[in-house]
Parts: sequence; C-alpha cells; structure tokens
Amino acid sequence: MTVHSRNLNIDELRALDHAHHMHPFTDHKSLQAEGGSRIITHSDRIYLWDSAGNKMLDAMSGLWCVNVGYGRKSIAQAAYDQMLELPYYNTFFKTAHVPAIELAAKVASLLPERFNKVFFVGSGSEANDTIYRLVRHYFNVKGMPSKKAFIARQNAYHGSTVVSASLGGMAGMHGQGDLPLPGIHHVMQPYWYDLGGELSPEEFGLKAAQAVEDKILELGAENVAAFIGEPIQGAGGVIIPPSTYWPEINRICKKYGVLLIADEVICGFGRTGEWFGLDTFGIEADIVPMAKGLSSGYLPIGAVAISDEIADYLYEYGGEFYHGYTYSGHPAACAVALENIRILEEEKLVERVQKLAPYFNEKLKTLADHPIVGEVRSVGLIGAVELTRDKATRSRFDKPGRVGLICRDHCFQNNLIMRSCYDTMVAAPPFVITEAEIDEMVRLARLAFDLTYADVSKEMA
Ligand code: PXG
Repeated sequence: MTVHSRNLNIDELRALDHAHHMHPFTDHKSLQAEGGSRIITHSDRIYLWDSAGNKMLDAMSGLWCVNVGYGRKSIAQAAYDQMLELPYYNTFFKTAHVPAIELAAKVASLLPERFNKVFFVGSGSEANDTIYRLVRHYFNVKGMPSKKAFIARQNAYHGSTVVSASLGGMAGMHGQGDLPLPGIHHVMQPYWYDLGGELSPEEFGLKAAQAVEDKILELGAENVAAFIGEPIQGAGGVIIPPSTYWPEINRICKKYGVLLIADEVICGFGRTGEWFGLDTFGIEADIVPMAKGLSSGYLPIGAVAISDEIADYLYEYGGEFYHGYTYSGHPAACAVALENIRILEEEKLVERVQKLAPYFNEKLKTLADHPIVGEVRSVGLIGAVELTRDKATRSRFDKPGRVGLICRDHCFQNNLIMRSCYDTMVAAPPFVITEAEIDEMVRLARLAFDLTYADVSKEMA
C-alpha cells in the first residue's frame, strides 16, 4: 500500500519499524503478533490520518499535549524563522538568547505573582528530575540537610527517568528496576471512585489528605522536603480530587514546612479552563513543573517555575547549581512555545475551554446510563468514564485494564482515539474542538461502549 502524497511503501515501513524502532511503553512481541504499528501520516486540527486513509478524531490531543490543535502554520513558521536566525545556542556560561528570555518572562507572567524564575528543560520527566535536585540542594544550603524525603502518591505519573518514575506511583514501572529510589514515599491517591467506599467524596478528600499528614508525622517533618501531586492525575485515569483535598494539602504542607510541587505537565496551559490547575483548585504550590501544553507538543520543551522564596534564597546563598541540559531553553523550542502561547491568548482558547466545559461535561454524562459505565467526570476539557461490571458497587472487571484495552481497541477501530488507563476511558481533546465534534466524539464512544458491552456482558454482575 502506498501513501500517494509521499510515495511511501507502508508494508516496508512497518517491517522497518519492527526491525529497528523500539517504541516507548510497548510490548513488541504482541505488537508484532497484531500486525505491527498503525502508521500516522498527517493531521489537521483535531484529526489524524493513518496510512490506510482512516480519518481519526484525536480525543487525546496526541499524549495530552496538542492543545492548540494540529496544523498550525504560524508555529511551524516560528520554528523555521528561529532556526534560520539562531538554530542553537545554549544558556550555560553566562549566555542567553532572545526566545529563552522572552519565554521565561511570559511563563512567569501567566503564573501567580510569587513565581518569577523559570528553568528550562526538555520534557516533563526532566522537569521533575530538576526539581528533585533543586529541592535537595535548597535544603542543604538552608542548613537543613535532613530534609530530603519526597512524598508522592500511588498511581501518580511524573515521568520515565529514574527520579520521575520513582516519584510516580505506577507499580509496573517500579517493578522494572527496583524503584522507587530510597527516600521517595507513596501515599493514597484522592481517587474516590475506587477507594472512597461508603464515604462521601468530601469526607474521602479529607481522608486522602490525612494520609499525607500521617506520612509526614511518620517520617518526621524535619526529614520531609516536599510533596508532589498532579492537580488532576492524568495518566492515572483523570482523577479529579474531591473539593476538600487541595485546601487540606495546602494547610498540611504549610504547617510542616513541606514544599508543595504541583505537576502541571497535563493541567497547565488551559486544560482545566484556567491557565493552570493551581488556579482551578487554589493550590498554593512552591514549585511548578510543566511541559506538554507549553508548546502544544510542536517541539519538546518543559520548564520549572520556582517561587521567589526559594529562588531568592538560592540566588543569594546557593552559588552555582550544577545542573542543566544541552537543550535547556532550546531557541527553536522557545520560539514555538511563545507562538503557542500567543495563539492561546489571541484566540482566547483558555476561555474557550471554560465555555465548552459544561457542554463537554453534559455530553459525556449522557454516557452514564450505559450498562458498563460506572461514573463520568470532567473539568475543563479533560474527562473520564469509568467502566464497571456493577454500577451499584462500583466493582471492576477481573484483570485490571483488560476491559479498558478492549474498549480502547473498539474506539480505534471506529476512528476515535481515546486512551484507557486501566479500566478508565479518558479524553482530553484539543481546545479547538467544536460542539458538533464533541457530539461526534461521544457518539463514537457510545458505539465503542456498546461493542465492549457485547464482548463482556456475560461477566456483568
Ligand atoms: N508529569 C505528568 C503529570 C505527566 O503526565 C510527565 C510528568 C512526564 O513528561 P514527559 O514529557 O517526560 O513525558 C507526564 C507525562 C499516557 C502518558 O499514556 C502520559 C504522559 C506521558 C506519556 C504517556 O497517559 N505524561
């Protein structure tokens, strides 16, 4: 088969893919048994095309990142122009360049006032590794060297490097290679649907926050450096914490002098209907890692914003921080991020997310009557549908993740890209999606749920 526009031989490409290309998070043996990769060839707005000519509605914005949608010529132009002018220079050794300076100032201007310093990295994982090193350095400089432990949450996702996978709470990732690192501790996640039992969501939010306080007391506050959490857990299954959770976390972190890190890699840059999840949930964070939506995925870039309290201290007493990446503040990536933010502002896309949010929620909620749907929830343009074998008890199908994958495959076969996080189906479409396209997304999702139900109805309670 050939893609005419580029004259590619797809069968040959698929064979080369298997022969040479090792994919992230992929079981290559089963991928090969299923016939190899689906090859994505081109894109426009919220749609992707594969090599067979299928047009797919991408309800995941790539990997939660293409917030301004595909096909933005002005972003490509910004990269092109920057590459001609200055394709690369570093920001080590007392040098800087225009796009990095402008982007740092821009990002600081979008965050709450206490954030004025921005450190650039290449990804969300690097952002979290940077934070781990920076926080440990900070407490050493402050003369509090015992303050080294990090508290994170089960089922969190903070990246794939050694530190960020350790901060994450994915059991499968920890199992490969003896993670987490010592000194990184995990507590209960604020996942009412799975863990709330008979408690109301508000009661359960307090219980989940209490788990953080208990861990601080167990370790001793003098040994705890920081707590890290995603405002909404993305890869864990779009877990929207009960309203009581974040205010209580704010209180606990302040009380014990524990730094609060809000991982905005998915929530940042408008996903929740505000610029940051911080704004949506009132999180009083000290440090903010971000990536994905910073450039809408057009080029890889991440950043860490540091509060004045920490940054001023380190600038005054910290000396040189021996940390940085060749591509920290890459000029083309910064130019792309600046253009991405310009688009978000000019087209008022964050306001658009806020305006679309009730419609998105209402339409997703129409799926709640489906026999295998246990709960539907969303904030802004990020939402989840829980698959269940028994609505009344919220119980799961056997073998976690199995039915989610069946459902995801039905979505794919019907040209809808949704992700399954175990048995939670999630959606986070580009902000340019229209109401009619939300209708279409939900129509295709219902079709996939019907087909999944046909496959598993015998297992229902
Ligand atoms: N923090 C959060 C909250 C994330 O969601 C990272 C950090 C790491 O970012 P990088 O840029 O290093 O990947 C992420 C990434 C999925 C999926 O399947 C989610 C992510 C990455 C890959 C797949 O849901 N999130």
